[in-house]
Amino acid sequence: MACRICNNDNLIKFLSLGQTPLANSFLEKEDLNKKEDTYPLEVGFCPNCKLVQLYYVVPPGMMFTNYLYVSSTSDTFKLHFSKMAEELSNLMKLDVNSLAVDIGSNDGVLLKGFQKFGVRTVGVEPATNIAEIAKKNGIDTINDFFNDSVTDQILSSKGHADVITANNVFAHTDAIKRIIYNVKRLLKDDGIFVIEVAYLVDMLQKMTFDIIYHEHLFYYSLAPLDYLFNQQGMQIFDVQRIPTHGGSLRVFVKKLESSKPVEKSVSEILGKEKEMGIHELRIYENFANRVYEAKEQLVKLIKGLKNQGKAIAGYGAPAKSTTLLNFCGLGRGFIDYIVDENNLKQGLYTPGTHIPITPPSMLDKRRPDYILILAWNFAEEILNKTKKYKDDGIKFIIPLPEPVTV
Ligand code: DWN
Repeated sequence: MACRICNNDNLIKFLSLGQTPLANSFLEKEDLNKKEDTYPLEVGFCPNCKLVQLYYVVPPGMMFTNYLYVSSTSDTFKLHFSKMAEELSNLMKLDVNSLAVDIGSNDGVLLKGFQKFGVRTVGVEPATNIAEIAKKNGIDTINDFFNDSVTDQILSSKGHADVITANNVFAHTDAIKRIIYNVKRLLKDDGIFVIEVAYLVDMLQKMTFDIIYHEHLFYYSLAPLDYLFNQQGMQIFDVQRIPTHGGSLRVFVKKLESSKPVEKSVSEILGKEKEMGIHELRIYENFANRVYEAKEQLVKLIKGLKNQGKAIAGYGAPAKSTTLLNFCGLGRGFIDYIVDENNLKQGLYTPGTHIPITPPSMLDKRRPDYILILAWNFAEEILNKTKKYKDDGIKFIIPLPEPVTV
């Protein structure tokens, strides 16, 4: 198979997590006995441009036209995107004459932040159900993927953009080269394109292998992104490591002709990546071994608790829990139910493992002995809001990088 960025045809497979259902394909009760589609979840490394990527690509229309992930469910992300809008507005001195476009804008949580500075905003969101939420939030949202015709539509209706953002989107589509082409068309000459992507180095170091699922085609380090943007006449001029989703990169990109200076953060991170060996296959082979070890430890802990007759519930039904639960074979025999505050998921069942998802009030109705925090990236926020259960003697398990009971 050929690399999706550089077309090098000797991709090297280093990890297979088996046949897995789509991460956000939560089931209605009546669907539980129907055949569930699963797809190979296999990861490869390109020795040429260093991109880590999935082998099998699920058509985006199957994953993103009716979507259950809502950015504003967590206070963490509402604060994160409000601060991001403020930082970018100050960096670019945005005002009422400026235009901010968010690709994959979800419920408009970031654009709402730009509106506080009077900035004109446009969201592009392919999920019809989510785009409706955004429109109700007063966010002008185009319900489509970011493509040639959407770019033409924005250019004719709003003009060129000062800032274009794509947060937790740039790893989700095979069309990244066409997205860059259209970003270049839409951006003002001194405009900036800012993306946030889960950072491969954090995944390797924190063992957060459950962020590997079919929505995430690419697991980026800065090196392949640098290669990709240079290939298309754009240049990374700044980069920050941020804590979202277990550790991400915020990457600032400009047109080659823009006079913005390139910060030393770029060469620093590129240098650190080379030093830690992410350009070499051995680091991925080592990661794959540790993934199997992490699975063994978690399964051993959970099975041990079940053998002691303990009741276990899950907290949060994130997309990543589909990978973790299916890869570890932890279904209803182990996890009795999962609570989640996203009402789009309540009353549904987890993909492949068929665990019922309920409102958090279930914790009072059917008291568990242990709560497995499946939305581990929000462990602090969740532990704060469940203090009364901890005080009541319920124990919490954080599954990765190795299972820890608190
Ligand atoms: O890339 C993606 C990232 C941005 O988000 C998408 N592929 C899909 C999605 O991944 P996810 O579903 O793993 O996102 P979260 O935000 O990690 O999922 C957290 C889940 O936990 C949500 O369903 C909401 C729930 N939750 C909760 O019930 N109470 C979360 C918090 C913080 C809470 O307090």
